[in-house]
Amino acid sequence: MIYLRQVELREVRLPLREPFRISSGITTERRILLAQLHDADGNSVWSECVAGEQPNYSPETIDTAWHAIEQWIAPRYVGRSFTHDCVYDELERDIRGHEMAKAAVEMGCWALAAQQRQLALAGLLGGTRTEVPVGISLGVQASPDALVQRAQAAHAQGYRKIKLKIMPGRDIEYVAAVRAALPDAHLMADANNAYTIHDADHLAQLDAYRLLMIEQPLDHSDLVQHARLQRQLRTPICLDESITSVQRARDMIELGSGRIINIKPGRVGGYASSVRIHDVAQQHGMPVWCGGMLESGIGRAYNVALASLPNFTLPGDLSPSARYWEQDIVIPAWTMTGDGMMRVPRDVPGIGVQVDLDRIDNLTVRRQTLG
Ligand code: OSB
Ligand code: MG
Repeated sequence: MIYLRQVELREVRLPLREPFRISSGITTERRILLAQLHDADGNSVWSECVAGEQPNYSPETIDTAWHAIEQWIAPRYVGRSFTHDCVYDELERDIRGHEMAKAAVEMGCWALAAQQRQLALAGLLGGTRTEVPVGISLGVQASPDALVQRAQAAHAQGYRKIKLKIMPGRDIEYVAAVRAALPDAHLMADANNAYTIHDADHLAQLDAYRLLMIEQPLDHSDLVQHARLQRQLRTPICLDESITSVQRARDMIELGSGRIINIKPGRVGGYASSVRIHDVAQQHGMPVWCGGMLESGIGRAYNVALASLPNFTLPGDLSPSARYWEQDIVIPAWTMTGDGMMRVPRDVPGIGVQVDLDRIDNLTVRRQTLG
């Protein structure tokens, strides 16, 4: 049981080393919502809410998440006893949406439970891997040459999967250029909803470039048109935005809307939901991988622990700290081996890294204590 005594919210601002562009917008600095959860036994953990500044990936933003946690989510748990694996279902019962806000609290509760039991987060989740394969997500670039340069650098660093963000006007030519430069690399593309079913013939040109998958080509809430598109493509479709719950994953499988799922725990309301999606996919022989939201080292810890589950067979968007930040907010920073692997902390209780409190204090622009 967890007795939650207090939740502290903070906003920190971290500039990205390089702006990150997807089809629907650009991010140059991350405004990150961090939560610190304190139980009655003196344990405390940090968690991260992955909502962005703008609602261009999902309807949530850092400001809506703050509001949801402050008004509806934290008040339900502060000053109460409960078990970590019931939080998702309880929140789902009468709070619609706000998955990223819920996830920040729910996953923090899992970390508190791990801390109490002196277990690593990966161990509490049932993770089996000691290291996980790492992929990189490259933002939309101004020219095919600029993209080729970045893809070559990533390949040389050992990344096991290279994801190319695409959008209309910056797609076939860009993918073709990278494939020509890197004939053997594991490549994929991510469109973040930039196309419609009328682009099916255009997208079918991508079949020539041996992509591992194309991620979320169509509408963020669609399953039906993706199923139609999948019947016209040889390249597997992977869904990201469309999969917000285990029910949506089941519908995807039944409809044939794709063959792979990107699981981001923030997008689906946290760990309980992520594990269910993982399990349903596994029962149907469908691989999953862990997506990213330009997390700080705190969010990274939660994603790495999740990616240690057995059906995370494809490399995740789990780049090391130095790919995003001059300096991360955790110690040690997350690193990747020369052959593209990241170690899963299994010998430290909780999230597996220390939080750099002085640095967080210096970066904090907003703070609120709940309870
Ligand atoms: O679609 O996977 C996405 C970042 C922000 C919003 C959406 C996406 C992404 C990424 C980033 O691809 C991956 C990463 O965190 O390295
Ligand atoms: Mg995506």
